[in-house]
Amino acid sequence: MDMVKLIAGNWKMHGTSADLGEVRAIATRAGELAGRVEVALCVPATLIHRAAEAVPGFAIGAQDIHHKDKGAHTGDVCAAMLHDAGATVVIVGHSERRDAHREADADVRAKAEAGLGAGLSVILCIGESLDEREAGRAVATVSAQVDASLPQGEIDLSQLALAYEPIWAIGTGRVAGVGDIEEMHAAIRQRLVAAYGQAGSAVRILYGGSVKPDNAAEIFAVPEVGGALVGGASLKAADFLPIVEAGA
Ligand code: G2H
Repeated sequence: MDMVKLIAGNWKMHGTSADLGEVRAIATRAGELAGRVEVALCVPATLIHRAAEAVPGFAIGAQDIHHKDKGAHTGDVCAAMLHDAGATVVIVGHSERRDAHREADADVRAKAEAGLGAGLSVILCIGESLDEREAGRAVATVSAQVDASLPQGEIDLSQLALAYEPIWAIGTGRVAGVGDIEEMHAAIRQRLVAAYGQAGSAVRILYGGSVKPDNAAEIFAVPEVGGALVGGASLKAADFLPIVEAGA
């Protein structure tokens, strides 16, 4: 499918104002490639405001959101706050949050709906564990996650992307084989079309899990791969920009 790829960096719990130079370098090159590739950087909540001020017009994102719009939720951040800080994108349902914060599909769906409802772009993550893959349940697991996590209601689907991230490939240096990626992305596409009709065929499906400069081009050549969610290799412009360029 011929869609502009979205390459999003996920800085996880890395980055302070000392790293704004990397943000600037990434945003500058992304600007030069505008129209050929879309780039976003999802930084820690503490860095969103400074990063957004440093690179006006470039997509700075968050890594989580609370599904409610205000209230007694110590430590949480709602969509309006992210918006106010300058974020235009938010990741929901990353496996590290599903695991460490016990986020279930219903929580992820509510977060996605809150983000989209507030005008943020949403990157919704799904992926199977190694046990599930080895038991031959990878497609069934991920399909069920998609069905239960997809936002419903009045939403702008152009602002939604999914990220398939096999848990066993995250930060491990192991990458899913291109055949596995192709099979899974096709299964996810099927679920998107089942949920949204033909409009589901335009939702980008990113791959995530140890994407690096030396494997990006091969991954981007896989049918239905609409970009990447990049962790470790997004922290430095020198690593991230070759991935961005491979997607352009
Ligand atoms: C998967 C990915 C980014 P990494 O978590 O979401 O991280 O590229 O370090 O495997």
